[in-house]
Amino acid sequence: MPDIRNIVILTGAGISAESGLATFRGPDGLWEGHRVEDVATPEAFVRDPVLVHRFYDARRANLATVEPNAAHRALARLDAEWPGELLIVTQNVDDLHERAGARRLLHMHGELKSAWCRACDARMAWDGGMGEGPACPECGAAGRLRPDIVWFGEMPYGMERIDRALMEADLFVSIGTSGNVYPAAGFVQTARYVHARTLEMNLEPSLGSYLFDESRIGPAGKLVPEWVDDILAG
Ligand code: BV8
Repeated sequence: MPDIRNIVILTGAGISAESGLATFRGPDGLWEGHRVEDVATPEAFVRDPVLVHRFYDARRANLATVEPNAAHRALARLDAEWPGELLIVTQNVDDLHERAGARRLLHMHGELKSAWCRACDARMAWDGGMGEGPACPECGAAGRLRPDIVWFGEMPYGMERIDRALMEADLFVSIGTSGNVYPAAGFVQTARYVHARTLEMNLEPSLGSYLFDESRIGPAGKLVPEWVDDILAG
């Protein structure tokens, strides 16, 4: 691909589905009868912090039981071997991209394995549960620790870096996302605006499928390694 130098890749829950992690809008898109949108909000956390901690504690614990799949590993290989610019922007809060070896990675919706203290603003690695809301290891404040997750209505992380990468992109690839959630679902528009090529790989056409130059339908575990082999072959 002689004219491709700078690549931006957006991943969503679908890339982790073959690792066994539930997606948001599949049949299992509910959690203990709650819609994710009802649990993943600052209001829900104020209303019932223990319920929200239980939601994230369960998902954090589940992370220890799953492994990266062939799609995560293929993107990590691309990251290691691609000579041009590359940024993997993930909407996912799991750590499967990192565990597969990805480096040029940005979690725009935060990370399950990070905690954030609303008293002293410290962020720290967090592997265990948050149960009833533990005291902050940094400042000692009780009940002020929350999951370091971007909830609905909150500003995603790294937006300036993402916008800069998109404005320089020659290729934008969207993998395993339904195109429901903004601003991520709007990235393809920015890519088109700067005349980048756009490719979607998903189990079914996303809401924004019509905006992509090409849309490959199938499991990420099959399509992504094939695509990485192609693009690295030049
Ligand atoms: C913000 C962390 C403003 C939580 C998440 C109306 C119009 C436009 C926007 C809005 C609107 N009303 C409200 C909004 C804003 C809102 C939004 O977009 N809401 C939606 C529901 C309409 N967005 C926000 O609130 C964002 N913030 O706008 O801030 C602002 C501005 C200035 C200052 C302050 C604030 C923040 C959104 C972030 C929310 N947090 N995650 C958590 O994880 O618990 S979002 C959550 O859903 C996920 O993280 C994920 O990012 C997101 C989307 O899910 P997907 O990844 O796409 O997963 P999904 O299940 O939907 O789809 C999976 C796909 O994979 C499917 O298509 C499936 O076919 C496919 N698939 C399945 N298996 C496979 C596969 N593909 C390949 N292979 C397979 N094997």
